[in-house]
Amino acid sequence: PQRQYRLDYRPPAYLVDTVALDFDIQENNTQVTAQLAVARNVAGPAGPWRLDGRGMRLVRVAIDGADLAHDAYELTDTALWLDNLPSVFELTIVTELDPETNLSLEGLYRSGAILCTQCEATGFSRITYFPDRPDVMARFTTRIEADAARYPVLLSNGNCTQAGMAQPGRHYAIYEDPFAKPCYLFALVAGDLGVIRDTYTTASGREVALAVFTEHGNEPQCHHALDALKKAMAWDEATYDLEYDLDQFFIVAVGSFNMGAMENKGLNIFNTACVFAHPETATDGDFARVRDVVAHEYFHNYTGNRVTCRDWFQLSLKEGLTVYREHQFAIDHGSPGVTRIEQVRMIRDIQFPEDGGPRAHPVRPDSYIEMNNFYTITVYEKGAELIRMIAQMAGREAFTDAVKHYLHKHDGQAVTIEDFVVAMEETTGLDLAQFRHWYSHAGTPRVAISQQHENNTLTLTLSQSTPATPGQPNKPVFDIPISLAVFDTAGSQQVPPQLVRLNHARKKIVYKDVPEPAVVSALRGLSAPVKLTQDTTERDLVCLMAHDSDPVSRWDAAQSLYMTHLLACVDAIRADHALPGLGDGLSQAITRLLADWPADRALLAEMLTLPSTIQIGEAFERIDVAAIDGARRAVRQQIGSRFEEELTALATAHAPRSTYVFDQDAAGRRAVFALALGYLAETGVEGIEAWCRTVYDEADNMTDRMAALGALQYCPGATRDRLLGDFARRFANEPLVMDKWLRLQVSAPDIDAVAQARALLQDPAFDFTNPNRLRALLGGLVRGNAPAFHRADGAGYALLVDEILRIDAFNPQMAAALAGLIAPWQRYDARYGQGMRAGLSRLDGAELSDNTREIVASGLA
Ligand code: B3K
Ligand code: ZN
Repeated sequence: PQRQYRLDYRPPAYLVDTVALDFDIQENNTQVTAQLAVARNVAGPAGPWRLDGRGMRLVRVAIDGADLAHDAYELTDTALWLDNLPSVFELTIVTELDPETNLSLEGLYRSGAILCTQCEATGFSRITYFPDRPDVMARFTTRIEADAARYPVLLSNGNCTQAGMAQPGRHYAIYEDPFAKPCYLFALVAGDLGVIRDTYTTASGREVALAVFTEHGNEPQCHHALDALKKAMAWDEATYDLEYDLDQFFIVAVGSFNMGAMENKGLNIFNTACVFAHPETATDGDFARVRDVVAHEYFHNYTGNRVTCRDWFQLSLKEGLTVYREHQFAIDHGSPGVTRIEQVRMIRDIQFPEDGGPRAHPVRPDSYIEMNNFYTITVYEKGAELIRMIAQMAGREAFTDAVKHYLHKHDGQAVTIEDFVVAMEETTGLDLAQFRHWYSHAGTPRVAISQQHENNTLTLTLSQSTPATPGQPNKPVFDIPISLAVFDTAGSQQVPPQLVRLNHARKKIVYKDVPEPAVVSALRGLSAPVKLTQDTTERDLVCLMAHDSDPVSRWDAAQSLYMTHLLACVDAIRADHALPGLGDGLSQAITRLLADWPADRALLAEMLTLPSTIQIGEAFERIDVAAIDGARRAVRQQIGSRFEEELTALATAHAPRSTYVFDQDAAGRRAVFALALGYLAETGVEGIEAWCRTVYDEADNMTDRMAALGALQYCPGATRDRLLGDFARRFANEPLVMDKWLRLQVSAPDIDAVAQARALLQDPAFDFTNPNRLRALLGGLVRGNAPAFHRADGAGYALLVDEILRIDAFNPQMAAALAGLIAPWQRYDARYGQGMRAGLSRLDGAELSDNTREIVASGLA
């Protein structure tokens, strides 16, 4: 395996102007004929031309129509090298592939009754030999021919220009994509598909044909996605003046997909999990996720497709920006506060741990072995936070103008993150010289804020430092935008919200005429992806939780209050001491919250949710899984017992009543109901099983059903068994719903979850080639039931390693993702870390894909 370095970038040796692809789909064999109009690139290096390719059979190579003899080219496992080429020529390549046996889910493969493609990052080189790099942009024409009965629907990028019957029993379709694109955006779909259709009229009055395709019978689950697509199209016009640019936009939902979805030009291919949403089978969370992923992929049409990446080190150019756009869209379509809270939680629970572990890397990485290992939470979500910081510093309007400028300036080009930052500077007038460190350096900066208050003068001292990350021992001083506001203890604003730039190691800020005592609200809405320590008192936090003008800050104050108590409980458990009681401040704050429910019920649910076990673990040098889990459960029980009456009242007031609609208000009510029910169940209050049973039996929707089953996880016994059995029978034919069942099967605290997972994995009905199934079962075990997974005898690690080895043989992307779960062993208490490390060593001794090898090596480094 060869490590690629960002600084080694060289322009392509040859450019491809047009590509004509011809797919002849036969049983067990697909023949692909590619005709490329090629010209030497004057800016590129001299010498032979590398075309990438693997996992297929090369049938023919011809230059300007003349076949090349075998000794006229060099063929390796991963490339075709051509030499002594004319400066302008037509290249013909014929390859043969077998999508039926391709379980890597890259290139052309089968998912159920559907043949489909996945080309990003480098899947196109499993279809034909081609310079598989994003800076080679060509105009594609695609002809597909297949059996008319088996594959009545034939789709590719662009507009369909011709279709008809071919030889007996066969038919064809031709698609032309007028926009030059990198090959990673190529897509093809052939299958017997059901469809729902609609149209969208753009701002300038063009009519666009919209459709969602899926295997027959699933059409009723696709309306929400289609609706979301129209919302996204309208939002991008209203927000950025971006109008869709083709005559058609299609989404195809497939069951076997390595990630969420793919933004192929005009033909998005989606995991069914990110398309299907029907009240009976999908939760409120699923509805929101479908809406946001549909929007995200649609937004890529400009941020990614029209302006793409020069090389894969620039991935965050399109992903960070598109996630940011998705976040803004989500905020405009839901509760702004709660939507931001969800984003903050994602950063703290998933990105911070990545940035503090062996896989830490900059938003713009410097090197990689396997690009697919770098579609990370850092590139995506931290990348989006960097854009958000720029937007905050520039102001929303200037930022919007800057994005328009960037898209206009680089339309049709493959560019770099540096090009983006320059475009931001050109329009906003910001100096981002120091800000650029955010792109080149990994790690989560620590910011400390302390306050002195004398004679009505409030002095804040801000300081920053960033711990070393692998390969980057020294960190620069970052340019950190910190949003601040000051309140008095009754909640009146003393200093209005403002953005301070901490661009030195230390900085003092002085506010005059601020009467004592003052309450400082800092890093509001997580204005920068940093960890903050601040000398706020419990009284300050209780005040902010009740009065801060920003709901995200109110929630964050609650998080800090909970955290202090949780950490004390972890320490007590570790020292074998009695647990401290809830404490006055915290009790008072919860009392107030439960006496006067915020109108935004989803916010109430968030404010009553304790920091996750991962979040608690972040506070420790070494993670003690059992102590952290024990502390969190104990605190939930303390709250449940102390506030049983109030929580019962809360649940009663929000118990399911009306028929299901997915809207902010109704979803908030369901969220708070589920939360209260969970507390009561975990506390074991009387009658809770019967209540859960009623909720389950009477539910007209999946959200309430899952609320009941989620609560029952704490109540072993006949009721739980009966309902889980009923659930399995009722939804036996809905694989995505059965994924929820799989997660429940391994997440109850009282069961032998590892044995359960092993049994389910060996069940002949379990499709271990499907990533959704694996994520549900193995992700459900590792993330959803950490104490069971991290058991002392190492059986959890053994199970995971067995599965990684089995999966790596056919789907390296999936196996590598699973290996990432035990890579950060050094972050764990030695009781766990040793077992995780032993698992990595066992992997290290086996034959592995480059993907998994890279992850294992990072863990063992
Ligand atoms: N661009 C794709 C992700 C491709 C992942 C390749 N391993 C989906 C997205 O981010 O929108
Ligand atoms: Zn994306």
